[in-house]
Amino acid sequence: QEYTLIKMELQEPFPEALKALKGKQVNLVAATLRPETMYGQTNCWIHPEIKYIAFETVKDGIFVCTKRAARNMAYQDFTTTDGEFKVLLEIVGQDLLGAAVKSPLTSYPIVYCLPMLTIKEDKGTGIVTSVPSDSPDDYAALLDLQKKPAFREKYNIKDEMVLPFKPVPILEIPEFGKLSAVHVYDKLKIQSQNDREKLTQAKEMVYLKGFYDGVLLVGEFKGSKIQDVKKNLQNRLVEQKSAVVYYEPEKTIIARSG
Ligand code: ZZB
Repeated sequence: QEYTLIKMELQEPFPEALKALKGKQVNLVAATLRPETMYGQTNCWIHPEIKYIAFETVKDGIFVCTKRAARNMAYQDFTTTDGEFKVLLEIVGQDLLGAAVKSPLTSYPIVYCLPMLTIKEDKGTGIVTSVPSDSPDDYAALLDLQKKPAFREKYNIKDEMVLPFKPVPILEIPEFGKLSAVHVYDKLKIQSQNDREKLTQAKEMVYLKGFYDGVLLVGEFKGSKIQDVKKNLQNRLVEQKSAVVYYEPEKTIIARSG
């Protein structure tokens, strides 16, 4: 499985748990199959209880992700010695919540690390880029934070990290309009990020349509169908050093080693 790894650069002041890395280029990295949706990023998702590490890459500064993802990257020429990576820091997601990052393409100059409780530890990097316009899971999780002050308080998330961020129309799907995730969220009467069944259904509804019939509304490839420009956009992000390509091995292969 090929993913685009989006580099989101940690901004000063670094969170307490990452103070030792002050002055260095530290990138939180998110694995996505939809690099073209980066135009609509509103925040970054972190699981409060998952463990993450920081390690040094050869060309792209320090990366923060799960240890499992770092191990995969070590076999893809991200580190000096094949298969090896040096752990600079171990942290839990909670340590990153509220941190500010700078991301490519999005119209928001700074976005924040917010809690999402449905992140899977064994997929991608454990860090997810949030695009509430086109991902029903992201829209549901963002609304949960916006609607529930108690939820924000629990994780020490300030109002200004959440309330100003609205879904951005970035691609149009004939059947669902310019904010397809919002459309299906309303249509299926989804209540929260814990509505798993409905959210799975919502994701299925928009996924393929977005990939094949979606037309970009913004940026360099405005007016083009996603399927025609997805690769070009990935190349652009890689050329400008905002992203790298990352492969995730099939689960069965991982299970055999050890
Ligand atoms: C931006 C984005 C925009 C995404 C969108 C989706 C959508 P899949 O197909 O099931 O493999 N993701 C990545 N890692 C994790 C994780 N560890 N836990 C939970 N979610 C994760 O799903 C791949 C997508 O799941 C990735 O692509 C990422 O969110 C998320 F408009 O990145 B995506 C309709 C979906 N739309």
